[in-house]
Amino acid sequence: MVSEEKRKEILERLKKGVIEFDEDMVKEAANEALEVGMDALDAIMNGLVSGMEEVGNLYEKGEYFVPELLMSADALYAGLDILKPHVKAEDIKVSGQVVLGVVEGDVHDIGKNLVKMMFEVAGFEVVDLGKDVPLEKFVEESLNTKADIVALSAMMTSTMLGMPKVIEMIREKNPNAKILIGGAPVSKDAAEKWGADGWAPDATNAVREAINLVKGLKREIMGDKSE
Ligand code: B12
Repeated sequence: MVSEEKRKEILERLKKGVIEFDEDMVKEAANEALEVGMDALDAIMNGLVSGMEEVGNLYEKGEYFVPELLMSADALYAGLDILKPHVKAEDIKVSGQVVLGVVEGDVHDIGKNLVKMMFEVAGFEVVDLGKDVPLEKFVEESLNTKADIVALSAMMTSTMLGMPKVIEMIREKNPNAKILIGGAPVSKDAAEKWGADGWAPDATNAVREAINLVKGLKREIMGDKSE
């Protein structure tokens, strides 16, 4: 077991490396996290993602601009590449298929990629449509793949307004699909208002929510609502 002191020190370096877009620092810290037996998801969420949150603050304060955001994203991905294969599975394994993408007009895909990683770890098969996905594409792919869940991500208040449109289109053409939405500006209230089946604030909860949706779907198909 890694000591709390060592864990904090590594998290701090992962965070600093993302903030200072220092890929070497991030890679070294990520490798060390694995060597000392740290939990990979802990290193990702409390190190890399926490660094990106600070980068967001610096952007809001006008200290960082888009080029810095991009370089920080590169540093985050350098760490994610190393840590991702070591994220441990959730206790419950499921079988299900998810169509996932970032809605039209939006290129923020770090959150979506973390959600994808967690879905895969839990056993879902993910059809990743990528970023800036035309709204109709979600409907088409949900029909083509017969996915259990369509998961939509948005990071901007403007682009999230594509979500209610997709929800309406999917309800019309593929009423059996369960729709899960998320991303920083998307609230639980909005999800309820737009008629989504699920919402989650982060990648770990996204998986829990998806598992519940798949279980609900299976019960509906089998006509068993006893649970
Ligand atoms: C990095 C970043 C960028 C990078 C993105 C790189 C990349 N590959 O993703 C780049 C430089 C490209 C970028 C560009 C822009 N950005 Co930007 N960006 C950010 C920043 C700093 C971090 C976002 C991030 O990655 N966070 C970390 C991840 C892990 O968090 P997350 O995405 O929220 O994901 C978690 C949850 O939301 C959830 N989740 C996410 N998706 C889903 C989906 C489902 C189904 C579920 C259940 C859960 C879920 O789980 C995730 C993991 O736990 C934010 C600031 C911030 N504070 O967030 C601004 C921010 C999002 N950007 C912003 C803006 C304005 C822009 C630009 C317009 C800037 C410009 N002038 O060009 C462009 C827009 C480009 C476009 N058309 O999309 C604004 C948006 C404002 C708004 N509310 O609408 C923000 C909030 C900054 C700000 N405060 O002004 N950006």
